[in-house]
Amino acid sequence: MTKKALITGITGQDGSYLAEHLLVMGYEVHGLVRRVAFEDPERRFSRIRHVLQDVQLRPASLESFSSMFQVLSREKFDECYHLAAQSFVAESFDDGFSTFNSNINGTHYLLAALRQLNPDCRFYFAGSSEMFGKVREMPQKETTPFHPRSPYGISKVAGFELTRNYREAYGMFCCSGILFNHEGPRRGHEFVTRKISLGVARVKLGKAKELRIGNLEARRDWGHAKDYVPAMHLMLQQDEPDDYVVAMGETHSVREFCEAAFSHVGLNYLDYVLEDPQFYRPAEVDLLIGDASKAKTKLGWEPTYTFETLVKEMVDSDLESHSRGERS
Ligand code: G4F
Repeated sequence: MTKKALITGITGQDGSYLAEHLLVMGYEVHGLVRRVAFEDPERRFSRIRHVLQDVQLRPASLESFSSMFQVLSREKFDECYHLAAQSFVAESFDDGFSTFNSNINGTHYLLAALRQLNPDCRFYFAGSSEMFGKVREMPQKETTPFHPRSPYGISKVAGFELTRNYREAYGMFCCSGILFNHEGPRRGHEFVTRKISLGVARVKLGKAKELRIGNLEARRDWGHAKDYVPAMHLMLQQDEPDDYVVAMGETHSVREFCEAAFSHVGLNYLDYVLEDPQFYRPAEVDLLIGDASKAKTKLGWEPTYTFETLVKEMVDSDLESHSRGERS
């Protein structure tokens, strides 16, 4: 029997990779999309352009309970992947209120509507390693206490707790993936890895002379988003709902990312990268490194990319699209 999945955030990096993954597995894939996106399909649907014929898009907003209720009252789903969020940490310092609105209320609206209309639907919540924030142990795992350092991190802790509460209070099959940073050529331009790969492409092609970056010493556990979406799916195929860390178990600084990205095109990052305090955050998450042993043992999950192949793919992709005069 064909399974039906609903993805919120289907137009984003993770949503687009997940849609592809589920389509290959024979799912009927539906996506919740903001109404305004339909007015600018060329730009807003750029990451799912190649699968637009195969997915069904429904207009709804994370800020509106009734819009989600309407979508869920028309159709029943086997699985719901809740990926939509205000996901840029720096922006959450500028407008914590709207971050809370989308990320906390949006999650609550969706869970409440599912509970009422489709309680058997399996639910995935996109948790984040930002929940660990000022880390209490190394590496971070499912039992590590949270200490978020931004409104974004706080909103993800609230979403995680809501998800756990719906599991415990109502017996719903609700899981959270605690995903560490995951990147790729479809990453938004505001995130540091994409900012670097785009910067390298511009410098290499003579379109820029420098790249201004914030804290070069921050360390992250970076994997490839394409590797991480199968873990979301696997979580919802288990006998019991649970929470899982998904990470590479390796940490690299922003400086190391710059070094690897520039050296891939034969340049020395020291000649181009300038540290600019305007990109510093009021409170920083200094170091993240995840322990994905549980996901590996229980889900059989394994990544295929390394730090080096991730960096190369991102830089090559931006070089290619910039050489063609495209901006993606
Ligand atoms: O790429 P970032 O903006 O990602 P961040 O803040 O780690 O969050 C990402 O990963 C989380 C998972 O842990 C997700 F939940 C979240 O939604 C998002 O996808 O910044 C990474 C690091 C930070 O320490 C930041 O201060 O890079 C540092 N950085 C240094 N210069 C910069 C810059 N970040 C950005 N965006 N831009 C800079 O110029």
